[in-house]
Amino acid sequence: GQAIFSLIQPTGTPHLGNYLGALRQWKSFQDEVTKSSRGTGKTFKLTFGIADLHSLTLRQDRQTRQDNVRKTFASLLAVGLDPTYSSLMVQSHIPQHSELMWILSNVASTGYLSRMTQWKSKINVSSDASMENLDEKSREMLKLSLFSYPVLQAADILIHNADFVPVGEDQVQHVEFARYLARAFNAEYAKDYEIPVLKEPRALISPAKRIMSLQDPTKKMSKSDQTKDATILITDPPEEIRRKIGRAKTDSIEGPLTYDPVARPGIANLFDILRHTINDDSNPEDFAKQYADQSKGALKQLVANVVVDELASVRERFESLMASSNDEMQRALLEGHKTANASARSTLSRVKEAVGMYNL
Ligand code: AQP
Repeated sequence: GQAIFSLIQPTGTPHLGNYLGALRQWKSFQDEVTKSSRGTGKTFKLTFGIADLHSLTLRQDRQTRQDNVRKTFASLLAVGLDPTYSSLMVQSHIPQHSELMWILSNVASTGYLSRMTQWKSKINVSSDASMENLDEKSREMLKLSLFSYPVLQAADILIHNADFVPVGEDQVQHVEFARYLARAFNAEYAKDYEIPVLKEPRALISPAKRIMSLQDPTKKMSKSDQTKDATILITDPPEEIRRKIGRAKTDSIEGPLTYDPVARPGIANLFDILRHTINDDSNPEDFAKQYADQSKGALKQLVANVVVDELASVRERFESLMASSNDEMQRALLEGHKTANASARSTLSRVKEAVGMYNL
């Protein structure tokens, strides 16, 4: 079967964007696999986990960091990922990820990296900024790890021979970069190989590709966003979800509700959340037409209802995991680690052989 791989950063409790854009999609691949064990669905090799090395690019104190890893792992189990079908892993537990990153650094061009957008948004410079025109302060803020973030991400993906990487829109650029590194590596070190050493992965963009902040609907919803009420956590209690959606920024346009992400980003985001939560794949404009005559307040209530329903069981399971001893999480982690570790070791040894690192 084909390999599907994706990670999430333990930078906080996952939010509705992570859930609709990533976690729920991961679970739906697992559903295919469980169906296939009963003779219907498709079979995939699934690996999901926690990018704790990547999350070092966000400054956090030790206790917060530790809590966040535990919360994120609990979230994976809470959305229904099951170690019987999905290998669940922690990036730093498999040192081959970092080793491959170093090797890939030898084909990763800094020109390409400097054109990528994530580091720019994290240090708050405009998306057309380049390394040359950064001021002194920005250069100081731009740590090497943030700049080379996509190289480690490529190593994650390539070391597990992923065919598909389910991600939100913000990460598509990084999967493209991983394709480029695989190609560059194969061309540089494995021209004479019949089968390429590194497989070129593809991004699978979730239908809910970009859920926006409730307070600034021109920005994506983000774990590290400190703005109050901007983010719905997958563990928020119902009254908290209702309050945040009730306070979501919309606009002062009167008359029928319309789907217009440019002129009415807040309303469009509410429609998107509604449509994706109920898994309606109709065209967004048509979808919104059914609700044209509703008031903004009524739309918010509707959105709150479906989100509360969707997250109820996730939250329940999360709380029970967090309240109980670590045994279940440890077991899940151990099981996934074994499989993921074996696949990482085998790729890295082929890589080292291709580079010429084995023989004296
Ligand atoms: N707003 C979003 N809408 C849809 N998908 C999203 N994802 C993130 N935000 C949205 C997807 O969630 C997965 C895990 O993301 P991540 O933790 O690896 O990093 P991120 O994309 O940087 O997410 P955050 O929440 O914004 O975290 P911080 O604040 O720590 O940077 C990815 O597949 C991502 O596409």
